[in-house]
Amino acid sequence: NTVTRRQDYAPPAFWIDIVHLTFDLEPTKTRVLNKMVLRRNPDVPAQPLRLDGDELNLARVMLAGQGCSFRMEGETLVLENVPEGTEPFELEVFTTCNPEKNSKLMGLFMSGGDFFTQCEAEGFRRITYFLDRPDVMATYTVTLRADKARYPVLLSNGNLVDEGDLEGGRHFATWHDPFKKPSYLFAVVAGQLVAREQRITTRAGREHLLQVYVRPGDLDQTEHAMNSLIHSVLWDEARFGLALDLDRFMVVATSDFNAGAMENKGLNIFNTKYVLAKASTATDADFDAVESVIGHEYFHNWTGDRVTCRDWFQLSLKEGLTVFRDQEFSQDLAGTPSARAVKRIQDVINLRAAQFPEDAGPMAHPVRPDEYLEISNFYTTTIYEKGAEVVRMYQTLVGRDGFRKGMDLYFQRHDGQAVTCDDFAAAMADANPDSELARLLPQFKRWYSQAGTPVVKAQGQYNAAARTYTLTLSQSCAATPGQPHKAPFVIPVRMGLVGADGRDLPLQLDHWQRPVEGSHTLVLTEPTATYTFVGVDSEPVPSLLRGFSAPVDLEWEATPEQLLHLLANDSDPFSRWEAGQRLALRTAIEQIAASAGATSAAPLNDAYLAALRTVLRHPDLDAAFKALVLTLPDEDYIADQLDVVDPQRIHAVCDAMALQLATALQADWAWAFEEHQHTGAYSPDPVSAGRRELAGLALHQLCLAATHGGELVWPGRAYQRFKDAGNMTDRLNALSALVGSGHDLAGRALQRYYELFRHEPLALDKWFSLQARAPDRGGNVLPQVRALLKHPDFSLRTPNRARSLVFSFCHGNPAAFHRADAAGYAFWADRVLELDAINPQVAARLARAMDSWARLAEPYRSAAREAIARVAAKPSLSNDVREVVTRSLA
Ligand code: B3K
Ligand code: ZN
Repeated sequence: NTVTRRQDYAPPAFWIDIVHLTFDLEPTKTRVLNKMVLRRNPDVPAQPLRLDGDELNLARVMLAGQGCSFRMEGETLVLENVPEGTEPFELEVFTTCNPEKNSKLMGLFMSGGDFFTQCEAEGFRRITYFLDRPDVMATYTVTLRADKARYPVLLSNGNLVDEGDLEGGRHFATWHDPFKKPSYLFAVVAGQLVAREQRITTRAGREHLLQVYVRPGDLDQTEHAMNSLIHSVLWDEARFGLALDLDRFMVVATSDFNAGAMENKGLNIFNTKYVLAKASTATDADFDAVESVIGHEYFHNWTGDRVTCRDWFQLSLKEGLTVFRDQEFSQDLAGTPSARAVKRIQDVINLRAAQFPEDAGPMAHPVRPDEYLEISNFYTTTIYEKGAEVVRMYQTLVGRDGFRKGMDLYFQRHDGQAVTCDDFAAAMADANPDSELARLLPQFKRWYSQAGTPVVKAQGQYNAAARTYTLTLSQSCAATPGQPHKAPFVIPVRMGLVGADGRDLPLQLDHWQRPVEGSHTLVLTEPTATYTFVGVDSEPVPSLLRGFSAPVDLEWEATPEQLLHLLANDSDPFSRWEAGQRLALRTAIEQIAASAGATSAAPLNDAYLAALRTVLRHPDLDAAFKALVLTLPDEDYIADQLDVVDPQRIHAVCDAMALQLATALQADWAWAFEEHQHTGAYSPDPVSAGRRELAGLALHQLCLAATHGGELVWPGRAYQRFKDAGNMTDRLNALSALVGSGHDLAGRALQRYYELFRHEPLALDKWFSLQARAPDRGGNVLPQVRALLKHPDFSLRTPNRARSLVFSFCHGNPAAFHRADAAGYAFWADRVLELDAINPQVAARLARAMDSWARLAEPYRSAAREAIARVAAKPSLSNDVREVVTRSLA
């Protein structure tokens, strides 16, 4: 119950070299025999052996084959009389645990009658007493014993070395993992599972067996996961020279899982959501998510497993790097420059939707945090997605080849070790000694130590007489909890100058010999810097932060004409998209600020609408990119730009903008729908997925227009498409078009959907989620969500189901959640408390729905505070939830 601080890190007093585990698997009482070989760490002053434990029943402790004295300090097992000197000694610990009662889903738990484990970060101590910290790396041999009929499949990390039958209908399997690993990468699976198998030979010429295990009946949904795994293996070898190091690599799916997946060595355990995919139940986005999470976990095999973290403050060392790798993987698989750009834009949208608010709220923390109460709370979008942006900046600064050199050096130095973010930074710099990165490394590393989203202010000045364009960039960063003042960051700003003809001008800074074509990366290190471009014949429009080259907020007072010029011409797809978003955002903010309560029916101006029409009808742009440009910024993103947030006011303005976009472009939307509605036999490739996306968006607009005086045929057509759809993407898009428009057919379609998919858990999650995210009409969503809590298919104990209903409402439907009568907040508080008694990790995630309460306008602000205080006042709160609400009220 105490805070852990980074500066208090000390190496372990003991090492554990060898672990032999024997499990007798029983749902209510599993017996675990743990035989360890330990030795004192000679570098640390002598002290007692203290082993971590959590909710274990201790039956016996034997030291070197003899009974020995021990005592408990809370959950910690303390042995005073272990041998002196540094000779290895044997310790045997015999414990039992109750997997069936394990609703926290940490340690050994049951799902659908099968056994699974989750050990990261501190779950192994719920299986046996151990030095449960990532810098203690051991070799594991694991024997599993269980009833053969009930648990025919017995899996653990590494290679199967023995198996056979036992008395009484039981059997056993013994696994040996040749690689040393920290306890958080340990895994066990036992149950009735079947596998899709594939043998592959890699470039290096080595043969491997790939397996994807699922419950019987789900095998037809594993082809995409297997293909994604094969692509991952080949990609990591081709791009980073990192080969699969095991004969057998297994992926197993479970429908009860706190996270998305887990990179246990050789035995990845996945949430079914990121394994199972078939056209009839998974959308294009689901297919993409499977590909990227399969990639992510596989890439951890090197960035995480072979080289792991010294302590949990270094979490981004593996997570930021591995997210970067999975993003690059998805881009490389997407293929075309346009598809790559679409993926990049989606990643930026996600970063801004989740990480920017985190960095601006009570849970703001650096990429390498300084302290935590509960480490599970720090599996955040800052550690993951901002961490990935930091890694991306290395690549931007040293180039792709330089980055590869840095990776090579990192593995050369640290393979088999538990290391720090500093070690990674040093490898990158040392491999590129002449780079700007090497010169700026100490300052660059502020990205690890300072929280908050930097703001970069840009101002441009054209001087016709001198034919120069002067760009001034200034940076600042707001205070975050515990960090009142920030030192300047190293900010790579990729940019270009767009000429009147829409083409990039050659760029020549005043001290350069000759110009470069296209884009250039300015590296801002000072609070303010001025750059003078020479030989500029006519006034250009600057295109700044191309490709989103740094995780910053760009403040630029562009004129509407400048933004329209970029939207029409920018050669960088990210900046082009961004220009359109800025135009919409500006309109929204003006409207919100305008006379309170009076929302214009036509907030969007003609020039913007005409520009959108041009993009929509453009002959050369891809459908997926068009869909991004034609999607207005969402309510949360707009809220993040404001100092005082009135969610209902934002909602009213967004509604008006959405309706205007739907009606003003009705003919264009109809054209777009007709043009893109057929995609042939289903394939989740980026081109056909883009077409479905745009057709879906068009149908959404047409149904919205129809319920507001537009053409009446569309809801009927949407219903027809919903019924006839050959894939889930088209079906769900049609359904959400109906739900979004509030048309009467929505109810019928929802009913039909339920009947079709009531036995498909992942598809049913979408049904709950869609209703929780439905547009609020007179406060109808909350009562509907309350009714769904009582639905026979609803359970708070299954994280996916809890997320689909409760999180969708609290995190994903601002207008329905922020009610003037505070009923949304009361609902939130009740669910947080209810969930906390079941699964604290999931409860703490839900608790974060209130992160931005302090910026709310009244009456929301006071009501929100009261709801948080009510949660905080509960005496038996978990560390997880307590940390979130305490920070929130601080
Ligand atoms: N490393 C795991 C995260 C486990 C979450 C623990 N609370 C998944 C991943 O990032 O790949
Ligand atoms: Zn990860």
